[in-house]
Amino acid sequence: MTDVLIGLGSNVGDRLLNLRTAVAGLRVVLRKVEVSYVYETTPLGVLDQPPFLNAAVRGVSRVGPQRLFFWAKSLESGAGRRPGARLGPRQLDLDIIAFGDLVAETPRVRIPHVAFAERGFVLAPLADLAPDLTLPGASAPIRVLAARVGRSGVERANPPSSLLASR
Ligand code: PH2
Ligand code: MG
Ligand code: MG
Repeated sequence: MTDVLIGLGSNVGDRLLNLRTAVAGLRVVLRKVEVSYVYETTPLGVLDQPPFLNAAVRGVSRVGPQRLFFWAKSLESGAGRRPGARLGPRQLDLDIIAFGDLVAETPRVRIPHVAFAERGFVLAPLADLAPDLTLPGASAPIRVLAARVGRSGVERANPPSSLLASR
């Protein structure tokens, strides 16, 4: 039973539906799910692609990091995502930002997420959920990193309730 933070992103198809479906799917492996606001964000990396919706989920994982990773991958492909350009458009991206105090590095994944501290579209939703948390290896709590990076290209678009199925 480990506290986890997961970043969600979508910029292809019905973006909000993709995120909402992902939250429902994450409930299979997470307890005590909490969701952030939904943000509309300017693409980073590959600029010539549609704007993203980004959000974050906090929960207590019932499974280990590896199973959580593969569950997230299966939700991505369930949303229609196929292998494509790195940083390119995707129906759904689920990134494990943190898995408790775990620090891990494999060829496919690093935990905490490799770039979370530089990305406003990750930090803004994380700051809704865990502003005072300092992730392993980070120089400051999430709220401080979020203030450093700023909110340019990151706009609140929908309330947390928009990510919950029963509306
Ligand atoms: N994800 C990427 C690349 N660029 N830009 C925004 N705004 N939001 C994302 O989630 C995002 C991105 C690769 O995962
Ligand atoms: Mg990503
Ligand atoms: Mg990813």
